[in-house]
Amino acid sequence: MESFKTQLLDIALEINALKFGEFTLKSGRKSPYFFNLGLFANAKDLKTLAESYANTIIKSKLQFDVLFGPAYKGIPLAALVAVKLYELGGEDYANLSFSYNRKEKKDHGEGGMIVGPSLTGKKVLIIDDVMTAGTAINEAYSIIKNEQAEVVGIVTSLDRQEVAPGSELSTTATVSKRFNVPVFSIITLADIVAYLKPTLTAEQLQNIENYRAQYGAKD
Ligand code: OMP
Repeated sequence: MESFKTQLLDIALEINALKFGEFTLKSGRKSPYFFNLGLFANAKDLKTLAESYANTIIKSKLQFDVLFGPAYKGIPLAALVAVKLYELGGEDYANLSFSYNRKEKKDHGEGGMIVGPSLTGKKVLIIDDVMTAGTAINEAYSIIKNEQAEVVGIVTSLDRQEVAPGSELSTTATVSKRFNVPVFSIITLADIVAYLKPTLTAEQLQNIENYRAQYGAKD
């Protein structure tokens, strides 16, 4: 496993951003683990987080003009990762811009839903925290399409490798197919299990296996 993945996992465990127990997800599913990116809150942890996103994006070789972070959680991610892309990826990223949507429509000044330079005609990469059922991503996609921009990819921190509700396919595959774009993640549930197998209890591993049997994607 690449070092940017293990570094992220080590910090996630240290700060309890990756937890094992029983958690109710946004989708209503009861999960034996939860990944809370909001707990990456100090400068050192944010640096590691931004580096792991930037390395994943650079590895993808995707060409894009704008890094778009859906409000609210995507906003700081997009800003931090844009800077990191320039730092690690060099001049290819010098003109990369950063943009996000407002949750509340602004009716004064220049108005509008988008903060940042115009998206029209641009190639956009969406950055977000975790994708489970894909609800948050669907919303971001329509906001960007409304601006006559092209979404060229999606990057998240964790692919939970679950089936989309009412589908046989994973959420990642469903979203990728629906929008005809690649979906990348820094880590997957399989990475978590592979890396933590020696440290998790037999019960924790069993709970994850049961969850995968119920909701895990086969693709
Ligand atoms: P979807 O919009 O259903 O894809 O769910 C994504 C959201 O679920 C994320 O933006 C988080 O708010 C939340 N989430 C996590 O942050 N970590 C998890 O491990 C699981 C979820 C979740 O509720 O599914």
